[in-house]
Parts: sequence; structure tokens; C-alpha cells
Amino acid sequence: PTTTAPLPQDAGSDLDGVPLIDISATGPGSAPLQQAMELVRRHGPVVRRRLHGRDALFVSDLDLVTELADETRFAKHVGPALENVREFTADGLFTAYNDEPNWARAHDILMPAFALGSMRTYHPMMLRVAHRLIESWDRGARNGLPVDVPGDMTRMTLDTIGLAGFGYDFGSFERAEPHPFVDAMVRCLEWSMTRLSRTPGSDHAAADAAFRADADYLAQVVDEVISARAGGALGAEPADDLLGLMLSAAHPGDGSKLDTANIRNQVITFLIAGHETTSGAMSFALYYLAKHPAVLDLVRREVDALWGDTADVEPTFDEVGRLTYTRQVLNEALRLWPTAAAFGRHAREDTLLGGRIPLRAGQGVTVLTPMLHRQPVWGDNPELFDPERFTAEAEAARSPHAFKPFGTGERACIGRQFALHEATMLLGMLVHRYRLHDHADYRLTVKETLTLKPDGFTLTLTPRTSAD
Ligand code: MNH
Repeated sequence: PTTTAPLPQDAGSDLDGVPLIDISATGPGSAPLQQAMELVRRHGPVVRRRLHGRDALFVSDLDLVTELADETRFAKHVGPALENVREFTADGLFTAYNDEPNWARAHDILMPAFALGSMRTYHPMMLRVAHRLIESWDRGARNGLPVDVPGDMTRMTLDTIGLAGFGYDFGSFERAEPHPFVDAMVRCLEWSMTRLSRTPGSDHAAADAAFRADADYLAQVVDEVISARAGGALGAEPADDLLGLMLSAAHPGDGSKLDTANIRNQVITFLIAGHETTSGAMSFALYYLAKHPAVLDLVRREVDALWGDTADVEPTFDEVGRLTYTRQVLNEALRLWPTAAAFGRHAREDTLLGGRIPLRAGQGVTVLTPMLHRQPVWGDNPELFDPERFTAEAEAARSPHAFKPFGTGERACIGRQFALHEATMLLGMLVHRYRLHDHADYRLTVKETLTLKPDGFTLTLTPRTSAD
């Protein structure tokens, strides 16, 4: 299902010398991101892709990305993919236009929920959900049955953002199938992606109607999440989680509050952005651990040094901060497969990118993060999985623009610390508790639903004893 469509061999080039590849004959297939990566591998770090007369400029060159990160000249671009996502998240933080007043209002109101101190308050909830996953994996280990890694990571991250952000329990581990929210969301994301490759003139009424039904269902879940809070014992709920801030906090500057329509858009945005990409990141990290025994061994040493052979660990907040090598593993997984794999920038004024590529004010450029993460700055074997790339010394020696899994500037990921804390803790706990077996000799195929996941990745598990 993830085969890359064949590519035309001969590329023309535009007036500005950027290779121009028209993919209209084949379309982008079911893996548009990986197709774009292939274009960059063949034609270099700047390519213009033409589809049915519409051009997209993909940039992965470090110097050009460094320029694009200059907030005085460039800003976030809500490009065609995000315009489609806007159909169900509207002016939520992720898809809001820069100059939409609700972006700055919500950003300023919600920032405190992502300060370091707030991570401490989410920690117990993250731990509670981690225990749900462990209970489920213990069953898998006892029965010798393979576990569905991306499926279970999604259960874990959805329950975590639900409980920590909104006091709402999706109960994903009590379900054989994913919560229907996940299925509807994935179909909405797929619709957003495949809508980009439609041939002009063809009829998509059925797909669009199915999308509307899914989007309506997402909105219905969101109303349930909100009314569970409003209808609960008033005053009993802590007001300092995301939903509490959305419902009651006033803007620190002008005292304004979020309106009801915008709150819905924020809840749906956070339920999606808060779990889908973290789930993929943990899945890729586990994939690389299963394939790199020497790295796995180093993670084991780190967690054993912290927790010894305690059977049921209860990591403290500060201990998670000490899992530095585990964090390096996660970063290295995010380097090779940044799960939100592209972000858009546009010029604030007419300009020349790199002194040679003309851009009109407002014209979009797509940073292709996985290829930025494979540029020469990463050495001569960028495909090699090597967490040593993320020691403090290595990071200090490298441009901060070489690694952008969370985007850039003021529109960069607000949930980055949340994701890193959740994922580092869980990886540490899993490595401490289980031996991971690549029982199916898994070959990586990356499934694209706007975000990236290792498709069909399963592991079998055995409990570790103090001897191993
Ligand atoms: Mn997150 C923006 C990647 C986890 C909430 N996120 C972004 C962007 C990237 C991104 C890239 C910028 C997109 C753009 O420029 O158009 N996010 C990730 C990755 C992970 C992640 C790779 C996990 C790993 N994100 C999370 C979590 C949350 C979250 C967890 C919430 C709890 N992200 C957001 C929100 C935005 C965002 C909200 C939009 C912020 C803004 O524009 O103000």
C-alpha cells in the first residue's frame, strides 16, 4: 500500500535553475512524502514538483532552511495540506493563520500549560497510562502473542492527552479495536492528504461526504469531552489542565477569553496533535531499538543504573530527565523519521531565497524535514541510526537548524516537552521491563496518513529477569 509511484527520469529546470519534475502522469501515490524524498535524493536538496499545473517547492538544504527560519523574513505557511486539515480544525492553534487574532490569543492563554512546571503536573497521569500499556504488554508476554506497536502506542498517547489535557478517559486499552475517534481522525487526515493529488475534473462526492461524516463525529466527541467537564462536580476539577485554561483563563494582556467555537477547534486540535505524532515517534524508536542490539544495550544500562532490578518501577519526574541516552535514541528516531515530516514557510515580502530563487510575498515553500535530516551536516552515512549524534557535545557543535522535527519559530510545536517527557519515560520503562524480539524479521515500510508510522510493526516480548 505504500509503494512510491514511479518517477519520470528526465527533469527539466525552471528559470531559477531549480529542477522541475512533473509528476502528473503518475500522481504522488499513497506515499507522497516518500516520493518527495526520492525526488530530493535524485535531483538535489531543492526541487520543484509539478502536479496538474500546481507547483510545490521542496527545500531541504541546510543554508536555505536556516534562511527560512529567519522570522523577520519568513513565517509559517498554511499550505494546501493544512488548508485541508482546516476543514476540521479551523482556527485551532495548528492550522490558524498567523494574523488570525485567535492564534495569538490561544497561544498566550495556553502557553502556561506547556511550561516545565506543568509537565510535573502531567507526570502522574502519564505514568498511570504507561501502566495500562504495561498491563496489556504483560498479557502479550504471558501469552506469547505479538503486540501491535503503533496501535498500542496510539492507545497510550490518546489516553494520555485525553486524561492529562482534558480529564477525559478514552479507555483505549479496554478496547480490542482503536477508539472510533482514532479511526475517524485517521480517515480525516488521509482525506486531507489524498485530496492534494486529485485529478481535476474527477468526482469525489462520496469521499467528501464520508469526510463530512467523520469530521462531524470528531466534533461530537469533542462536545462530549467538553460537557463531561462542564457537567462534572463544579470546582472539583483542577482548572490548570488544558481544558481548564481554555474554558476559564483570560488573556494575560487584554483579558479576553476563548470563544466557544474556538474552544472546540482547540480541543480537536490538541486531541489530534497531542497524540498522533508522539505515537509514531515512539513506534520508530522501538523499531530502531529492536534492530540495534548495541544501542538497546546502552539504554538498558541507563535504566538499570537508575532502577536496578526493581520489578515495578514508578519513575519520578526527575528520573525521566536523567534518561539522557534514551532521549538521544528518541531524537535519532525523530531525525530519520520526523513524524510530522514537512512544514510550510512563506516570505513576508517579495524576496530571493538563497539570493537566487524568487519568492513572492505569501508564496509557500515546503521544508522536507526527513531530507534536511540527511544533509551532509549529518556526516557521510546519514542513513545510519546512531544516537551518538545527539550527545550534548555533538549538538553544541551543530547548527540548531539541522534538526527541525518540531518545526521552527513562534509556530513551532507547543507540545514538544510534553511529547518528549511522555515518550522518554515510556521507552525507559519498556526497555527496563521487557526483552524485545523482532519475531517477524520486520522490514520497515512507512505508512503515510499525513503523519508517518511504521506499518504493521509487531514485536514479541519476554519479561527480563535480573540475569538479563
Ligand atoms: Mn506538535 C505544531 C511536530 C507533539 C501540539 N508540532 C507542530 C509542528 C510540528 C510538530 C512540526 C509545526 C507545524 C508547522 O509549522 O506547520 N508535535 C510534533 C511532533 C510531536 C508533536 C514530531 C511528537 C513527537 N504536538 C505534540 C504534542 C502536542 C502538540 C504532544 C500537544 C500536547 N504541535 C502542537 C500544536 C502545534 C504543533 C498545538 C501548533 C502550534 C502553533 O502553531 O502555535
